[in-house]
Amino acid sequence: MVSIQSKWRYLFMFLGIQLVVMALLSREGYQKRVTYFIRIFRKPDASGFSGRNHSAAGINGGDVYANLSHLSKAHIHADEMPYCPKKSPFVRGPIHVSFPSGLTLAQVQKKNPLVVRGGRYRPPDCEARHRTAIIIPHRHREHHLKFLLYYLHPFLQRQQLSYGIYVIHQAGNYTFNRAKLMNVGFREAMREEDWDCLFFHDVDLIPEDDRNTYVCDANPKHAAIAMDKFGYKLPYKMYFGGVSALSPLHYLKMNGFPNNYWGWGGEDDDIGIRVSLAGMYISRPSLKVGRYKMIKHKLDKGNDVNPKRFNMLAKTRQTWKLDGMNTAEYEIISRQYLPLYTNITVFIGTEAGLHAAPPPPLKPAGKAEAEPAAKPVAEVPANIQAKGPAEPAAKLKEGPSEE
Ligand code: UDH
Ligand code: MN
Repeated sequence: MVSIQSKWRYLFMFLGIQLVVMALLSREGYQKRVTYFIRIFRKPDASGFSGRNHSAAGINGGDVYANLSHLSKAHIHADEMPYCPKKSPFVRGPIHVSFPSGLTLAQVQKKNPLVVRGGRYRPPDCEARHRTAIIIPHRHREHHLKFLLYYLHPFLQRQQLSYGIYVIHQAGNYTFNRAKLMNVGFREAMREEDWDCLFFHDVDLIPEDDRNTYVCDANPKHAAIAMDKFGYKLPYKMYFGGVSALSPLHYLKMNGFPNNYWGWGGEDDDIGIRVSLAGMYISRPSLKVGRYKMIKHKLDKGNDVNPKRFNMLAKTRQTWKLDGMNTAEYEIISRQYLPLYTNITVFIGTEAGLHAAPPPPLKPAGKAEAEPAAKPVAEVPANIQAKGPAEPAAKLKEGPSEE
């Protein structure tokens, strides 16, 4: 016969075992499976933004198009239009980002009926508080552009911005020059409209949280603070690459971006140093909000690693006023007002100048790292370091993303 005392003992043992099993299951690694099971038993949320949308880790997120179909063409006269609220009611938080095959530009167009010629948009029912231009440096990345447009249009509409998307396409096959294309984008976009903020945006970076507002701060803003490529952390304190936002005043104050970084690397750090040299700070959103997914890719043909980048970076203090927006020379080849964006194809010349014969090609990428004067970017002299937030300087993982 089992005594009452031993019954209690069995009960405690059973509860103890349950506790151990639960502790094991909730350990890292099991967490996803536990979440998965919990989700199976949870009722789906009809709003399209379920609780998972607010998961801190952002494992999943909401549909970037959710609730946008409520927007329709305005019936209100422009003069009677109220200002949009300070905080958009469409902003919800994490966004689910994936790259399904078979997406077409025609589908993106259909999903964005309020976007007009040249990739322009304004909220239909209120007067936007901000006017933002997106500048995308581009060559041979049409596949990435399609995904960016798919996500960026509804992302910006969620924020009730008045916006325009400009793709600055480098003509020809000469070495790519990201920063010079940004200078072209700045001048050409400002020529068209009085934008109050410009977002300089790599084509392969997809924002994963709509609280990352595409408006300018009092100081130049580095928006792509947490990329999946760098483990959702800032790779080093001075990093200013991927996506950054400057007002026209910020841009002119730092003489724009450099024109002479041909090939991969260095130009983003030069820009970061310019911010500081012009007496400004780098502002950043939080790590939770400034999250981006980079579409996986290899280093492009025509964009070899620039072996001169460290030597050039060491001289930014002497060069920033002599090279930049005030010396950007280029020739516009075409300007097309396409349904989802304005495409500006531009000839930016070569290292030798706009029409001079091109110099010999860069050294092969492998040898470049062996340069004696090479200096790691993370060691930018302290006197010109921007005073951004004190992030722990993670080990610099330099190098283009590989698949
Ligand atoms: N791009 C093109 N076509 C090219 C090359 C570059 O469109 O042939 C554009 C495109 O917008 C791209 C951007 O330039 O997103 C930057 O080039 P990338 O995507 O090759 O750069 P990567 O992903 O940069 O390698 C990651 C930053 C690493 C920081 C290193 C410290 N300087
Ligand atoms: Mn990239």
